[in-house]
Amino acid sequence: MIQKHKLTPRFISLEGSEGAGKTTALKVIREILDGWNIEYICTREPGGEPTSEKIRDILLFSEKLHAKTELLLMFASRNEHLENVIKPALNAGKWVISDRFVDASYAYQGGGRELGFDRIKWLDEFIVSDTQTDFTVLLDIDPAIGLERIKVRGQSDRIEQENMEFFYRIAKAYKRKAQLDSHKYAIIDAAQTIEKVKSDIIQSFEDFKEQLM
Ligand code: T5A
Repeated sequence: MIQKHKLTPRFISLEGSEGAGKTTALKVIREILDGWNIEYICTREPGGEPTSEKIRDILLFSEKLHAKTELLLMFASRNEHLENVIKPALNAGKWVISDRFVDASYAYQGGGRELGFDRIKWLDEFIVSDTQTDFTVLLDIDPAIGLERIKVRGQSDRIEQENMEFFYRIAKAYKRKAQLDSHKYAIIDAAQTIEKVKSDIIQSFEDFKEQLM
């Protein structure tokens, strides 16, 4: 039987605005970690466990929500996710890959909803505390291109129906957050071909691996 590597478990998140290509990126990340022979789980936010998935439904499919309600529900969902999935996995020695995590709150609620970074930071310290990510892949894309990509799906959720200014504020906030935490961010140009995006992600993980060894 092949032994899995015993590196310190790492917490990795994947971020980007709508239609940036997170699904494809996640597949690449799985292939990389399989190649490294690492034990990991893949999860997502909002969601990732039963109660958080119920909150996700409220968040994405309620007709209307006040911005502060949206923010608090994101963190309520996150707390269940952290306590029931993320922390147990890390404690069991597994790596965690999350399709979105707290930086999405900085970008969407802090930037998009204009609630500001300070409020998010307070909740981040209260809820996430020291279970911060070790590495974040940000798929950077002009929101107009991302939204065009997901148009073919037909039905859009409550957040996807927002106006373009909202999505440009999100893109700006993601970049600002990445600058604040530049040591753990890989910013990938997600407007490139799928093949180029893949090779950039692989390279970013090679660079990250060097930091771990
Ligand atoms: N949210 C979340 C908050 O507001 N605050 C928070 O704190 C959190 C955690 C979650 C929503 O909640 C918000 C953000 C979101 O609005 P979600 O399930 O994460 O929703 O949904 P999205 O992020 O919107 O996921 P999407 O599925 O829309 O985007 P993806 O996953 O980035 O898109 P993907 O991979 O399906 O790709 C879209 C299309 O583009 C193509 C793909 O084939 C696909 O058809 N594509 C490319 N085409 C050309 N070139 C490339 N390089 C391509 N890459 C992919």
